[in-house]
Formats: sequence, structure tokens, C-alpha cells
Amino acid sequence: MIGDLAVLGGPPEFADQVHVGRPNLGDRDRLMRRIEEMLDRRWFSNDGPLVVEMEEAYAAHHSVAGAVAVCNATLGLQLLARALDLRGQILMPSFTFIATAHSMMWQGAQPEFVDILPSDHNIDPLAVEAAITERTGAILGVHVWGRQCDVDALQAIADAHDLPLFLDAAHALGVVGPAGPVGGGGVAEVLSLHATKFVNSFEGGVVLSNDLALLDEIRSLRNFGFAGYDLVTAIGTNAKMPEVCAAMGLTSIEAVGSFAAANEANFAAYADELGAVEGIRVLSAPSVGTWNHQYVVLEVDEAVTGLSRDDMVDALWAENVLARRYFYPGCHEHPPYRTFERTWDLPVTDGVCRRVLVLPTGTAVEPDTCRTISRLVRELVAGGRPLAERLATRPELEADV
Ligand code: T4K
Repeated sequence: MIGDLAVLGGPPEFADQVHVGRPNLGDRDRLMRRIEEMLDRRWFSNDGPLVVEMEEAYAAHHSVAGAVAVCNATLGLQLLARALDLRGQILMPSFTFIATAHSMMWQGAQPEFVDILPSDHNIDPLAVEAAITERTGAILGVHVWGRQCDVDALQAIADAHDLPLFLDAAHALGVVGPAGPVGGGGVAEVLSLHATKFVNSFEGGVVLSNDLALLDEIRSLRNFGFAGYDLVTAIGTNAKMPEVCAAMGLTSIEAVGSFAAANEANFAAYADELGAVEGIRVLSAPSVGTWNHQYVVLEVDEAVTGLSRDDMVDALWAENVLARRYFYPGCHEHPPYRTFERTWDLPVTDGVCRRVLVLPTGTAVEPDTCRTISRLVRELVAGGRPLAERLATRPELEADV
């Protein structure tokens, strides 16, 4: 019943908040044992044994020659950009987390935003090709929602123009797409192990590559540019992963199968409940390969539902469902980038930014909870335009004015 909605004064559906990014936990006892051993060793950072073991595990998991663990993916991207000595404009999507763009700015390179495909929200290779000029320095693809972007097409464009291709794989741990396992694309790929990610190390990131010389360079840059015990050969920084994070990173990857199964069950519940709702599109699983189902993404078509995505977010938050509108409003609309010369035209990005709604999943959420959230979404859609009109005249909105 619409009158029962929390946003209109009813009690919330959930007593406790349901989050999009509740961390997944592996085997607690194993994690604690690793931390105890670390304390006994008194070796907490600087390429410790857990970091070394973790790098081997992540390289093997992604079928690449090597891996470098860093303190987060943002710094991983920065180090990679520095190692590649990137200059000029970096062609990338605007529909990504702001860190993708910021990391290039920190290297002194400039994002040049390119539109995405409506089908999977990934960078459009044709738009990349069209955007290349003499100022282009590199191509940066992002595997948005963990769906592999078209690495083969991007690589062909990069080769034709003699440009490096590298990939933000923050969402794509363990993914195998049409171009093969994530990790081996372009010159390198960068995973995020942030707490909210499929697999986490509290905070962390991993640079994956088949180019061992490039990884050695990144390893040095991660540690102030040291090339030997008392020899510094580059302007490095401190991007080292602490041992306690590697303890979590190792314990998490050991549990990757159970995380994937939980995500898949949740995804199936949402798809089942929402797949036939008019005006709601559930982004489907990729038809090829292995996906991590890390994000459950809806597109809300207000022209059909009568209710905007933002009204839906407000109504869900009132029910204690903390749905998110990632990556609104797109990097290009955030103040640091708004002042750039507007060489780009991003109609698909702008539309997707208005429609996307991300729902809770992960091991902290049960399929039954997903079914309840889906029921709420269906009720909101059923409320349609009359509900939108009531929301527009809510007393708290009038009080805000
Ligand atoms: N490239 C891409 C494409 C990315 O998406 C990201 C990060 C990066 C690069 C950079 O990776 P890192 O440098 O972070 O390794 C979150 C994450 O902070 C961010 O890592 C992630 N992408 C982005 C998509 O999401 P917020 O602003 O949504 O975080 P926050 O604090 O609002 O948390 C999300 C939800 O999770 C909330 O409902 C609270 C809940 N939560 C969060 C944390 C940290 C928990 O329940 N427990 C927790 O410990 O950015």
C-alpha cells in the first residue's frame, strides 16, 4: 500500500540499514591467525611475506605473469600512469568513479571524456576512435560494474595509433570476458580491494600485468623510488600495502567462491522479481565468460514509471535501503572538470547518470532481503505519477525551501 511507504510517514521496512557496500568477510579464524603470526614476526610493512604471498595469489587468480599490491586502486592508477610517463589527453569514460579521472590529473595528464554504450555502460570504442587527436596520450578503459569493456577493439585502436591502453579493473576481480581473464589486457590492469569491493583487503589495490619490467618500475615507485638498499632512481611515493591488509586480501581471495555464489543468488532474486517490471531495466549478466555479480544495477525510465530515479532513491532510503545512484552526475559534471573546455558530447552518459540505481548485494544480504527490496521497487513503480506528485509536496521538502 502506497500510504504505508516510509517516505510518506509509514514505518520503515527494515529496522537496520541495508547497504550497497557491506564488506564481504572470509574465514575470520584464518584472518586472525595470519594477523597473530604477523604480530609475532614484527614485520608490518615494506614488502612483507604476506604481501609477497598475496601478489602471487592474485597473479595466479588472473592468469598473469605478475602483480604489485598497493594501498588502494587510485594510487595504483597513479603509479601506472607515472611508470608509463603519460602526457597529454587520456581518453576515458566519464561514467566511472571520480578516482579514475583524478588519478590521471595527479600525474599531470588530462582526462578527455568519451561516451559509453547504452548496452553495458562501458566506453564506446567508436567514440574513442573519433576522439583521437595529436594531443591524445593514452586510452584508459574501465570495466564498469565488472563487465569487461571491449578490450580487443580498444587494443586495435591503440595499436593503430601507437598509444598505450591500460584498464581500470576496480570492479572486475576474477572476471573472464570475451577478451580473456581480466588482468592481461592492455599494458596493465588495476584492481581495487576497497572494503566495499567483491574481494577486499580493508583498503588496497593490485596492479596486474604480463610486463614484468613495468611491474618492477611500479614496485620501485610504490616505495619512494628505491631501486636498491640505498639507491633512489625515481621520484616515487609511498603506496605500499601494509601486512595487515595483505592478511585480509589473502583471506578474502580464498573465499572468492562463496562471495560469488552469494552475489549470484542475490542477482537471481532481483532479476526474477524485477525482470518483467515495465520501466525498470535490470542490467543482465554478460552472455560470455565469468562475472562476479558485484553490482546489481537498474535503469529507471521515468517516462514509463512516472517516478524519477531520484524519487525512488529517496523512497528506498526512507525504508532503510541505502540504494546508490553511482556515478552521478558523471565525472565531467563535477566542479574540477566542469571548467574544462567542453570538447566532449556525452548524451548516453548523461542519460545513464539520470537513470541508474544500484541495489544492495554481497554476503551481508540474503536473497529474501533482495525479494523484499524488489517488492518495494514494484510498489514504487505501481505508485507511478500520483506517488511522484505526493512526494513533490512532502512537508519536509516545503520546510527545506
Ligand atoms: N575506479 C573505479 C571504477 C572505482 O569504482 C573505484 C572505487 C576506484 C577506481 C578507486 O578505488 P580505491 O582507490 O577506492 O581502491 C565507494 C568506495 O569508497 C570506492 O572504493 C568505490 N570505487 C566506489 C564505487 O564506492 P562510496 O563513496 O560509495 O563509499 P561509501 O563510504 O558511501 O560506502 C558505500 C556503502 O558501503 C555505504 O552504504 C556504506 C557501506 N560501507 C562502507 C564501508 C567503507 C560499509 O558497510 N562498510 C564499510 O566499511 O565509494
